[in-house]
Amino acid sequence: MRTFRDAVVLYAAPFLCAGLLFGAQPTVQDAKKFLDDADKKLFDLSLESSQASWVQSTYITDDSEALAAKASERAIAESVRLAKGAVRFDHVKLPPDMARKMMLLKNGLVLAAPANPAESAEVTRLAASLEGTYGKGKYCPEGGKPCMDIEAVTRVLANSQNPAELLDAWRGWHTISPPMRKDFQRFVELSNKGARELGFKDTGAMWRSKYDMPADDFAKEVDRLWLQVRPLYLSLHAYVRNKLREKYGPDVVPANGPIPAHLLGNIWAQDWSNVYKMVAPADTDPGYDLTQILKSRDTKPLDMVHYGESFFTSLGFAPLPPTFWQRSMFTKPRDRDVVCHASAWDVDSLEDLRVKLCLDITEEDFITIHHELGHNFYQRAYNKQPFLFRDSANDGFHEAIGDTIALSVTPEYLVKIGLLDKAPDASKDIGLLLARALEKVSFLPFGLMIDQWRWKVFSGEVTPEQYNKAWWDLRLKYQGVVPPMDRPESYFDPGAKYHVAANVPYTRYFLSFIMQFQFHRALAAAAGCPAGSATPLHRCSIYNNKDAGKKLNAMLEMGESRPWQDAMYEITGQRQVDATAILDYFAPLQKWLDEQNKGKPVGW
Ligand code: X8Z
Ligand code: ZN
Repeated sequence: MRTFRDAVVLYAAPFLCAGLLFGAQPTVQDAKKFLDDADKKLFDLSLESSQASWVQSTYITDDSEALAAKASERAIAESVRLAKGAVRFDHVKLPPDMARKMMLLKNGLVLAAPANPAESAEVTRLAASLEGTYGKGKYCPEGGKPCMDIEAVTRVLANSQNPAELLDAWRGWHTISPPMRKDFQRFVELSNKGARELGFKDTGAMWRSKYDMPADDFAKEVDRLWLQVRPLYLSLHAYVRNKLREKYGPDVVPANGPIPAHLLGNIWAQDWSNVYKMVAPADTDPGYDLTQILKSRDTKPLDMVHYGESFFTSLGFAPLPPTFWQRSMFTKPRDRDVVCHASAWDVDSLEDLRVKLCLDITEEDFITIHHELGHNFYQRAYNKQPFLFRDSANDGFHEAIGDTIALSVTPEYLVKIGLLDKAPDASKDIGLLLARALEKVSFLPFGLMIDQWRWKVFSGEVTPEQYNKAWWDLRLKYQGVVPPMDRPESYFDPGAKYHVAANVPYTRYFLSFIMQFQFHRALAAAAGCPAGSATPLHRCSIYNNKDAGKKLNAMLEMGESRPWQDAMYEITGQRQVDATAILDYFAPLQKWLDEQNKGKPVGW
């Protein structure tokens, strides 16, 4: 998802009112003019930067990269000036909505450029070039075999059960990132300099300042949530390790150590759905495979998008505008390099909604399109807010909406829309829950560790000489995975993940994967399946339920106008991120996993 702050398109002309020039105490009136001005300019000028960025991502050339970097540089320089300008109103007593806008101006940036023009140009150029390098990334095997792009590598990791082939693809994808290492190091230096000029300790501290609580409290909050969900992850890890050991043998998978990262069905071992067949419990396997269903019906990429849109319209949301269908990129073009990593855009911050992805006909991409549309429907829901409030309550909210909807893609829902003849009965619940856990629970430590690494990189606790070692130390600590081969510092494995190369903060996904279960629980209650009712949450779909749609929309419309705790309250009646929702959802599975794991080692 791309918001104006992510894309660094904050832009406003320098503001100096007469009172400020002569050193007088600024008034509420001055503040109002400052904010109105900023809002209007940001609204107008974010368009230019979004358009340049769209072309950069969907048509990677040296020129599109240079133009996007320029647009971003202009925007960032002005947005930094604006953040500094807002400080002057620190001692003016402002009404809450004005104070919030000032706070957002000061804390909202993801990348702050130094004031020095040469450095400002350099950091934005590096940002564009790192993302471009990732987008163009290909594994070209020796011996003249054709190069593999990310789609091809993804397919091998998802489908092969041959360890040598898996290792080759895994190793191959990680060849794209060593060339990023030097640029990334310089990027860290310069972005930290920019953050410090705004009064933050470093870029990581700036990222942690966006959660309506002190930055240090936010870091503690994340630790608290991880400790809550860790036992569930450990149970899943132990069960999967054992099944993989049965499959690949004790020489490949240890009984009580970490799992080699190339065996889990995904380049980054962040989503284990693709090993479902290898680990499925024979007697409770629900017996259908959405990928196969979609393929056998000759489903086209556009059909997948229509399935997603129909879910939202069934809740009462208006259909997507015609420009969405005209301007989006749904599949990978054959004739040029693009950034395939899925994203959703609101180019004019009003109605010009788009997605950019390289859809494959798989269950994974069926879920991804729901994820992306969640961003688009959120963007449109808050488009009546002042521009400065046109964002999600916090960045985790933006990531959670489409996933919340996808939690309603239950067997019963698939029957309703004609993709499945008959829903499996309750005896298959463990299989269903296991499939979900392989997607959701497996992700949690990955969602956490990326920024644990980056926070340390930005703070200097991890030096450039330790980039790769620190990365794998954290992957071991949190995920319990190891690289399938030695990874010395000549590699730069973090850069083989989009969000590191593209400077997108990642803790948002960790939050999202916990909050989406809270949202699902609340919306399910509105749709007639409260917790503890005859329909368990993993069988409850809010499809077609206008009450749930209304409840969701009431939260989406708020945008970022209130602290996220208020938005959370609006939809769940709670003011905290609460991991009990995901734990309750998977409680029957955890019990079952612990039975399977009895007498076997857990942890690594
Ligand atoms: O990047 C994404 C979305 C776009 S915001 C496709 N996700 C994370 C990832 O792919 O690493 C969704 C889940 C985690
Ligand atoms: Zn997203």
